[in-house]
Amino acid sequence: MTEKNKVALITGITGQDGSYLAEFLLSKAYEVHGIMRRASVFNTERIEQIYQDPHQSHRRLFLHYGDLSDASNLNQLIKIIKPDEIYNLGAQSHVKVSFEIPEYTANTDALGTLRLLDAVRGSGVKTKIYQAGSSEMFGQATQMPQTEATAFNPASPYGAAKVFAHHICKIYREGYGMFICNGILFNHESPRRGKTFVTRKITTGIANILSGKQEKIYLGNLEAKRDWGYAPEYVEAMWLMLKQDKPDDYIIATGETHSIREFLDAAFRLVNLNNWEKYIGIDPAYYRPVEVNLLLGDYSKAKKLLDWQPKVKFAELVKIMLEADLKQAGLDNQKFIQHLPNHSRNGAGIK
Ligand code: NAP
Ligand code: G4F
Repeated sequence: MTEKNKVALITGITGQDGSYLAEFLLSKAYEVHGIMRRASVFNTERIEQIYQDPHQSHRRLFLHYGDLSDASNLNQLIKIIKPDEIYNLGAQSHVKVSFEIPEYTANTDALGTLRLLDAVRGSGVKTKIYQAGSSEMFGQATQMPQTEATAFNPASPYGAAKVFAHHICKIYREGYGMFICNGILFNHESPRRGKTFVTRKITTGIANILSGKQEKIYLGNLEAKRDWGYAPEYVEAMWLMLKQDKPDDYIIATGETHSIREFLDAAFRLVNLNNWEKYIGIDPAYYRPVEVNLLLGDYSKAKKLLDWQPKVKFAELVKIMLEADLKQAGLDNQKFIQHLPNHSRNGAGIK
């Protein structure tokens, strides 16, 4: 007798992580349901390739209109889909934008999580839940590196909303015995990263400069440091958390931190433009009212309990993203990309 395929529901399936997670779960023979928002233009670009799949995994992928601000929609979907696992990735995820639309951000990221938990609780469906927490919850961090025991000190409406979501998940886990894991993921990037986040803004900007479409990239604070990992590896960690016997909270990070300046240096060097300063303009519009200067994660708990560790580190991540954007711009990678020295695979950058 064959085991029934597991059923997963992903909020935020059209985003960077949602698209990688959908592919990953389909590769594990899950039936995958995703909640997508109605938009006036196509917003399914990141999951289009699933429909090109020769193994026809799209036949196990189902998309539903919905929104984390709509409790009746969430209640209805949980009752119809009866998921074994829910991955709550839907969010207004841009930190700078959260200063401009704080109420919307709180409604989606904080209250949206609460609505989802209540929909599950009210349905009586037994499901495991992954909550997409963020290193931004540490904000102006009180400890270096950050561990699961580090106090939260958020520095943005986004960070504050994610702290609420984290705590409400813990409260429902302890109070109602629900299986809920909080991932505390540090920045993770990929060729599918939104183009307004700094890494992708730089790699698409370089592709545009090389194809003569743009002269300069306008950025904000170049001194901030982030612990940047590779998104496809991070979605696997989400799944591993739900595979454990007991629900818990885990940091997922690389254990390295690099500044925006270092990212610029590495990316421009790869295309042999060593004097990158002349291609960069500083626009104060990209400064945040409060900045998070330094994030650095300690992933030793995930390594020990989930047997998870990052493989792609800084130098390789920059190369993966740049190559993808050059290719998308129709530029020949062989001509532009410099060969990396062997040691760069696991990052020769500043720890
Ligand atoms: P992303 O690319 O911005 O995707 C966000 C997703 O949420 C999109 O599918 C978006 O839909 C959807 N969404 C936005 N508002 C919604 C609403 N009101 N109702 C339902 N869905 C909504 O983000 P990501 O990088 O994949 O991140 C996934 C999750 O992890 C987010 O919760 C983010 O806050 C968190 N996180 C990300 C990182 C990171 O470095 N990437 C690190 C830590 C935590 P549209 O496509 O329609 O906009
Ligand atoms: O790429 P960012 O916008 O990412 P940020 O703010 O760290 O947030 C991302 O990672 C979080 C995990 O810690 C996620 F929870 C969150 O959803 C999101 O995915 O900015 C990184 C740094 C900041 O210090 C910012 O000030 O880059 C700096 N920066 C400098 N110039 C810029 C720019 N950021 C953006 N987006 N655009 C700029 O022009």
